[in-house]
Amino acid sequence: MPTIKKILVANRGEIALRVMRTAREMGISTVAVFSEADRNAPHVKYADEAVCIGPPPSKESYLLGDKIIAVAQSLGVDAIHPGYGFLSENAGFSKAVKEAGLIFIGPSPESIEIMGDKLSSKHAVASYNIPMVPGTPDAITDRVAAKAKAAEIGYPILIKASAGGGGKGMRVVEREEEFDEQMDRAVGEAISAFGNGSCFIEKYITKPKHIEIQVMGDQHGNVVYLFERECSIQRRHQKVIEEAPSSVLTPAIREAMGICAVNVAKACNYYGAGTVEFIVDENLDFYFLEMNTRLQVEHPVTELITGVDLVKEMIHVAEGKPLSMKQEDLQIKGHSIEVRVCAEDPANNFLPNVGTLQTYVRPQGNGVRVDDGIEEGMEIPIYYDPMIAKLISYGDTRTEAIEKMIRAIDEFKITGVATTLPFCKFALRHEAFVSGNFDTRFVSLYFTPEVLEEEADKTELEIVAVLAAELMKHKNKPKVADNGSALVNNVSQWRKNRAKLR
Ligand code: MV4
Repeated sequence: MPTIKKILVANRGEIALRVMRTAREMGISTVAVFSEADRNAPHVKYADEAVCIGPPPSKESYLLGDKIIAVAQSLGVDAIHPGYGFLSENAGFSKAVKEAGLIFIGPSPESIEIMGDKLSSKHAVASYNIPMVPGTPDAITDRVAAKAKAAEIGYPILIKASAGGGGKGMRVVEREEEFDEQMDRAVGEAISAFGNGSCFIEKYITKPKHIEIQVMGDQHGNVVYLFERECSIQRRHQKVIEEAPSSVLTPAIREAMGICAVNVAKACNYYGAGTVEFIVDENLDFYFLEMNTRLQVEHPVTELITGVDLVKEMIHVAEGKPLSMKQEDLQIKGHSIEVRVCAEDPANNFLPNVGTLQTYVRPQGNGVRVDDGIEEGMEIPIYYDPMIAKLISYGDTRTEAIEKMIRAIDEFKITGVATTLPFCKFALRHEAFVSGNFDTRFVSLYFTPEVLEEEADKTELEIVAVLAAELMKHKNKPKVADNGSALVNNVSQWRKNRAKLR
């Protein structure tokens, strides 16, 4: 069985550091690759060795699989970890790594290939009794037949590109009269974005929660699930806040989803870390959407509630070792929330806001984890994803995790670039979030730039209230501050449904 002694991380920023930290804990030495824009980046300084692979644009650096493999071979690297994004879900890269005699710390090229296409993933799981949204099992070739099917399902329906991702090639159709136009758009978008125009239709779930299950498999056919992450707070298909566990799942639904996720993984002989994505409707019925064959941005919330280091486990299974845990060893302890700190201005339609980080002071203390790849004084490169840090809180209960997160957001001092932190604070304090009664429409339903100002006013009012209460204490008898929110009486729809299911 090969033992990995040296890992090259084919990525940058926070995830490169995240992977290298675990490697170092395991006594494995690390190689960073970097573009000219990242010469002084923390991931380059942290690595034992670092090699410049090209100019700033990703296509000339972080996406150059062959060049990265050549660097690995020249430095005596045993294994390559791809992180997320870039080459992480590129079956050709995973295959080329293997063929170069190196270990790819991730799934097989075949698993990536099958799950990279929504229709082929649906076919792969067909014999496993996985609940799926009513729809067409194959690409639409005959529009008359497709419209008949849509009428049978009932409008609104959703047209999805099989190769799709990030909402590209996805179109809602409200009425049959719009079908052809929306179909043309979806196909056109899919061809230009993915070079593959195949599309299928599904019933449109109008108020879905996005809930995903973390799975981990080894090369001996064992797969476990590490529970769910609730990722419904999204904007333009970019997740902004994630948490684990979900506040609406019952133990029975959690187990049913977990078993489904394990079966999805087994359907493609999966090994490594993976995520099975579901949507959950208002009745708490869940449907398999797709599988992501990588370590995800939001993996830390799962690590905090399970105590499992997912990167360590990925390295173990890449070496051919069996999973270090069985399903019955896993349990949820506590609650964790992650907010993505992006260099985007929430007051200005979340426009990317690059510049120099004048001030960068991280929050600290009990129940707070910060995963980042930047430091004070750095210029945020325009070439890559605008996410500059992940702020993660952990507490015994959901309320505690929210309280710690708000405290941590207040401690986080960033100047020089606008960030999504004020939006995150707004969301964490919103009644819908606090009650658990929210779905993927959260941002469009509740957020306008004005709420950020109201939020600032609210904070001021609270300070006044606290001061007033202090004064009263000294003047009269102690008075219990009434900070109990209106939420106590506001029973969420999601929770009501949960109660019915018990
Ligand atoms: C859906 C859906 C509703 N019904 N599928 C979005 C990303 C991709 N992974 C799947 N997505 C969705 N799939 C069915 N059958 C709702 C979403 C969805 C969404 C759709 C349109 C506009 C914004 C959205 C935000 C989150 C999820």
